[in-house]
Amino acid sequence: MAIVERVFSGVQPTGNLHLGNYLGAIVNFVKLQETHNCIYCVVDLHALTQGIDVWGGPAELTRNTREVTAAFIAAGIDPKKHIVFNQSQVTGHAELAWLFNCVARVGWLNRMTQFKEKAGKDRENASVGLYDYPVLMAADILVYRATHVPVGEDQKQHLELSRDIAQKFNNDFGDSIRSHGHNEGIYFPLPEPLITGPATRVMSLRDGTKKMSKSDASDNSRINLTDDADTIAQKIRKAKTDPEPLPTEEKGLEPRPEADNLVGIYAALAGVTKQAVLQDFGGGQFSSFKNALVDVCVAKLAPIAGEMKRLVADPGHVDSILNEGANRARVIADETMRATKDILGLIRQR
Ligand code: AQP
Repeated sequence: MAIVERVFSGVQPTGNLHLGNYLGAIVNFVKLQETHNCIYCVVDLHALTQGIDVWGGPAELTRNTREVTAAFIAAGIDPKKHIVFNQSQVTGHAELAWLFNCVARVGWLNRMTQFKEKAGKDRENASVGLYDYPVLMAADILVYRATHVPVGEDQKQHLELSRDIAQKFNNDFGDSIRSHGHNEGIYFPLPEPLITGPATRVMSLRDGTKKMSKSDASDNSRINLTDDADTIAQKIRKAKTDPEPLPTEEKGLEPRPEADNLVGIYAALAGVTKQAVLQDFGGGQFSSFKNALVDVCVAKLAPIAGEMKRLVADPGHVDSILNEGANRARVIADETMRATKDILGLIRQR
């Protein structure tokens, strides 16, 4: 039984979807539709792992789930050709996460830097879910036996953990896997991270050494996909820079994180290289470059924001897309759960 090439990725409905999520993940989601069977998920169970102050409570969660779905579709994901749904509608994610909890080792989770960053100093008070987040992520991917996972650079370590879990499962249960018709002794593929594209790590507009992030207290640190043209212009004009003119060569950006970030954003949005941007703007002041950056940002994001607004105004339509996607996702997930239970010797109804 061959493993099908399949893409899976998710975005948390924790509000403030930003340019980093768009360039680091969603742009690649759109591209991969041409070459792969894709499953794109609004990972609402992951959103619950942080405090209610982060995910905002029940009404916000519902609103944000619809907004991420709207962003997927507005950016160009086709929910008819591919699968778009929210995670909590397919119980296989949580069920497989439990089985993987018994495969993953505490030592592996203790090394996860995102948990350390998000739990901060008050680790005792972090939810068990936040600690277990990477195991649920492994289940998200592997319940579809997905082979490729487009993500931003910050998710690299979690993807490595997913591979470790898949590998240990295959090793521990190899004989049973073979006896269930997978002659090579492999049931779960080792999913490949696809950390590609022009902007795998978009940085904060206020600090070029920090990742652009939904949870940054300063709204000026990020460009939200729902920002209007005036807000985008204001945020870019206020973005931190240094007093030097832009360099003419890309290597001149190395010691200048803020300049590097803005040039990278321009290059990614315009679909050109950083060197090409510097050919046009190198030697000049930031002010004229920032004006051009506002133009390219607004040109790219305004149609997406407009379409998102139109879609979220019709929640019934968005929910029907999620329900239909969940029905299709469930068929694949249920098959994986049946096979996984058989491999583990768990008796199930037949
Ligand atoms: N700054 C970024 N640059 C490039 N890619 C990014 N991603 C996130 N931030 C950047 C990618 O977006 C996808 C969805 O992210 P997520 O919703 O799972 O949550 P996240 O990574 O936790 O996003 P944030 O903004 O960083 O949230 P907080 O503030 O809660 O930490 C992923 O593929 C991610 O790599």
